[in-house]
Amino acid sequence: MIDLHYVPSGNNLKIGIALEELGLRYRPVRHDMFGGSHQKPEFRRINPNAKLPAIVDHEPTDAGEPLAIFESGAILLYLAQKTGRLMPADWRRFQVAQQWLVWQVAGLGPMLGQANHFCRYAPEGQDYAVQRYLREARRLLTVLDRQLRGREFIADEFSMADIACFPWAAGTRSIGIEPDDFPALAQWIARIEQRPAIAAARTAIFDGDRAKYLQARAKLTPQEWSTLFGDQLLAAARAD
Ligand SMILES: N[C@@H](CCC(=O)N[C@@H](CS)C(=O)NCC(=O)O)C(=O)O
Repeated sequence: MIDLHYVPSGNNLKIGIALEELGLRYRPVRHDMFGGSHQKPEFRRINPNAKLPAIVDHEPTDAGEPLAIFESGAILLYLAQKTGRLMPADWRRFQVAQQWLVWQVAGLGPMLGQANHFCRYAPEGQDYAVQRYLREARRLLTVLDRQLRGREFIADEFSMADIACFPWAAGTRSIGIEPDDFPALAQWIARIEQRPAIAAARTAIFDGDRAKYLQARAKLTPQEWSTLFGDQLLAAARAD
């Protein structure tokens, strides 16, 4: 059994999709991101970085103590190694899948994350930052679109690279980017959306209230803002 500590978001959806694709038994443990449950010491023993997702595998491969893993990219690679699935068996294809997975966690995720922050959470009037991150988001989506031209999947076969990129690439409407502007990418999204694991994972992770997480402008109370972006965030990291 695997505990999936999660909040409804794209990074968390990745893990839901992987678990559903692999048919692994998991127990979703939902956190209250706006209330800061993930910043408490109990959860920081699972993820010292106090972010979601994280997993605890109660049946790790070495048959030892339950094993906690954080960072969505590391979790995807862990699950691939545990099962021997969803990363290419062919050595060269494996390198392709791995590099695009790392590209997602190092580039696409953080840049779209910042675009999301400045478009949806920051006070109005941050034009420089909004334009900077939206331009970078469009550039990265163009790079992915080009990789997908003439290919069914990022590394030709469906892999963790697709799972890593899909929730971010398919979730850009809330920041005003239309996936249809990227033709190969749009077809790839449609192809992936047909997989039964996607609907199952969306139900598990968004609990039916996905629309709320796609609102153009998020509405936070001052306390919630402090927990996620302000003094409370730093105070929680310093607390023992
Ligand atoms: N690089 C991390 C990012 C994790 C992350 O930022 N998660 C967000 C939700 S998508 C979160 O936990 N936010 C709460 C917070 O920042 O306090 C990963 O890929 O797992």
